[in-house]
Amino acid sequence: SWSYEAATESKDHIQLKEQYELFINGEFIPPVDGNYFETINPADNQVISKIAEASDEDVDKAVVAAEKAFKKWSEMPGKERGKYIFRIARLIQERAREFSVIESLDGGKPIRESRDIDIPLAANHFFYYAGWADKLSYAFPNRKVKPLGVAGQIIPWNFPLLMAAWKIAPALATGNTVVLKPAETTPLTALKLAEIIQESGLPKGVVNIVTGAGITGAAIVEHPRIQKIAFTGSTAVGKYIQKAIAGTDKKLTLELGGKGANIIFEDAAIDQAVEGIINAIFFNQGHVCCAGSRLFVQESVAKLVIDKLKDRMNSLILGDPLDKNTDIGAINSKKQLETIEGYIKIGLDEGGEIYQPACIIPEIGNWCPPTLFLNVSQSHRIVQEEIFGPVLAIQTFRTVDEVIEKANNTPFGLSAGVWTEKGSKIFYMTQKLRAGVVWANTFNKFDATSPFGGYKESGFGREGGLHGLKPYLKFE
Ligand code: TXE
Repeated sequence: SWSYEAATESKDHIQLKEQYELFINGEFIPPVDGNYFETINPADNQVISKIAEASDEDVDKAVVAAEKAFKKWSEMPGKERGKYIFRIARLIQERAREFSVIESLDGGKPIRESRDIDIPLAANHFFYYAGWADKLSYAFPNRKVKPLGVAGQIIPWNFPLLMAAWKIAPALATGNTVVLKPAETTPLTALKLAEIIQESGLPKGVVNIVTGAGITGAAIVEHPRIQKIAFTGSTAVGKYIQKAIAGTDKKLTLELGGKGANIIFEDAAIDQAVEGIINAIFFNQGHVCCAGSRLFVQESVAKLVIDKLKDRMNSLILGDPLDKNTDIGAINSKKQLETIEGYIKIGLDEGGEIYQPACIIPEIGNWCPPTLFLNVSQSHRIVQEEIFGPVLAIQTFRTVDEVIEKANNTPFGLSAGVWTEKGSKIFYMTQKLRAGVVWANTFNKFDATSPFGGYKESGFGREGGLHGLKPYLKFE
């Protein structure tokens, strides 16, 4: 055992309000019904702020504002639109520290991740799409492209600011206007983004941010004058949305769950692969749709890899998300913790062999130690279903064909990882794996220039890159 010195990021100068209103038509306004809910810090279960709950009427107001703003925004030269998007990117960079601390307070993720990954990637997304705003005719030569109108965007709680950026930036670059709803457990950075948007001088009504739970989300989905829905979240809600908009001419993109296969061949650089396994499943407490939650290790190196993996798990630091040393932060909500604990119980009941390092769990807050399961097979529920927590299911394999068959044998198809020193094997695997993204000798790498999205029950449509513009355009 060893000890470390805590280095906690300061909360000084972080401005959080006791109560947040809805951001509609460029102003912060109270909800019509006067209802508010609480957003809670999952590391200590203390209330951070009260958040406005948008009713159907509030959502309608936001849609009216977005509709009104559409003509001016869509007719503005792309170069001018790009300048606004660029300004939003710059303001995120200027406030990066504040955004990082708020993201970690509201959602429980380690400050190291918010600071080095979530916030810089969010700024980059706006920078990247700012560049496309005046180049749509180059992007789609010989095609006349037009924006759709008002986009309704619903996002989850695992990457709150980053998902807002993934949704808003391409919509603005293509000349659409937006009504966005953040998740109910992590609304704060989207509301901070609303403040920045106000400061940037973006014309009123181009971006509206309405907070609330599933009912508010459903009001967006069902609003007759929204032309496009972009949703990231659970497969169950994704299916509801498909049914709810059936028969309308709304366009839809869905980014849903996953059960990523992380495949370690015997010729891989083993130490690098072990780091990759840790990153694939324990990044953001496993609250990652593309997490490598199924590990496949080639039999000849299985013992070596699993021994090294257990050792590495022993050195992971669980605790205060604001401590810069923390590897595993808080589980986002009590509900999600119950889901994860439920799956750990299922794993044990199905005969899995569990390993958890002996880490100290804080007395208050929502915590789950890094967990792995051995002795599992394809039919086990913890191998088939998305857990969305720091829980890894390990299987071994002998041949390339066997692992391809096992890796593809799930209802999902979002991500996969391949670890091998052989380039030809990488190319072969990327052809055979049914996953929207296949990483080679790395995992959980994201970039604004790269399209991201799923096959099968992981959804459809792509976000990021040139592909990410298409769902917001009509082609004439
Ligand atoms: O998701 P929900 P939950 C998976 C993950 C997790 C499970 C449940 O497996 O354990 O889903 O999480 C809004 N109409 N993922 O319950 O409910 C909701 O307010 C419209 C994977 O938190 O799907 C929030 O803004 N909107 C995933 C958003 O949908 C509705 C990320 C996501 O919440 C709605 C999150 C409705 N009827 C969870 N009901 C990923 N792909 O990254 C809820 N919402």
